[in-house]
Amino acid sequence: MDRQRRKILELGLGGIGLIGGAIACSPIISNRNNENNQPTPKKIVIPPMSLNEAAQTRIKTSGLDPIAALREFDYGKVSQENGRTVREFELTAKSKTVKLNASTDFITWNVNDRVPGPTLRATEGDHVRIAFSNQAGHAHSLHFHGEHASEMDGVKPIRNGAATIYEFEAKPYGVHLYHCHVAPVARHIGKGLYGMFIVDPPTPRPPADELVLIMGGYDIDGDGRNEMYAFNGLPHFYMQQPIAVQQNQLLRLYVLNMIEFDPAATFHVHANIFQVYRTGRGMTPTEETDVITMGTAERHILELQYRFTGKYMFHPHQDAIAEAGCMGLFNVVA
Ligand SMILES: [Cu+2]
Repeated sequence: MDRQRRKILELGLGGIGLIGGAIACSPIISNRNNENNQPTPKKIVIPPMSLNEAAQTRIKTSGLDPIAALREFDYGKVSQENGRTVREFELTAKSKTVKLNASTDFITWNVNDRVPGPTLRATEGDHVRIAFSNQAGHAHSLHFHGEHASEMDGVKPIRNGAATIYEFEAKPYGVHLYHCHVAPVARHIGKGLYGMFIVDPPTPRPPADELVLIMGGYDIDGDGRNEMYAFNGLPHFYMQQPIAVQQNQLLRLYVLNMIEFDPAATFHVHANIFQVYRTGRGMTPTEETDVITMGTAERHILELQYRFTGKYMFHPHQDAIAEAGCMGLFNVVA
């Protein structure tokens, strides 16, 4: 066990806050940090989003912030060990009641007080170290998709009040996810314990406005069916507050279906066609369509550009799911 890891274990729960973590929110350039001497990409325009009053109030009262979930990437605390890049992330399982709408409170189990949890980001080959502490009241775990050793698979429950460390090499590149793997898993995920894990390819993708859209479902009454759905945690939020994007500029969507209880969800954009990079596992698109079907935990990179300004809907084409909250708008501006 290396020194850093021992230190984290010794610190235990109370000290985990000392590790620190860097949230990279990139307002004007593509979402890539330069800590690894990566070339500075050309400037990507992120149109300012002045939040309307309803959206501001909703973020305040709900306890969820879909704006933060959209373009915020956590690159971890970066260091070098034995010539390799190490990224340390600090994730805490928590429980919190959120207000899904004016009359619906829902007790979430979540990561870092957010649904979805932070979007973690590394480059293929980086060493990733996750300090996970559980303060959520039940046993939870973090299971990452991607390649790793069996003892890092995150299926062993970590009891409330305990902590552990998961570490592995980030590979292969693509769009992945993490989630709790404690039974009943559908319930643990359905209550919000999941997030996206992006592994960037060694040769960076072209600059783009990069957005994370995670579809989730909420079983409000515990009957094993979802009554509400959302992109990035909050039902109907992006209908209330359209996502401003720039006309004629590459838009890269990282889309993940985390809806439990429904076998599949489609994703559709109006008035456009997108290029599909299935699971983010390639550098050239394999398909071109305007509606793609994803089973639970499937995820893709979708790329598109809008030629015309205006507001365009995006939603699963199972319209009942869309109408129960999984619906939003892009506002294309010049
Ligand atoms: Cu759990």
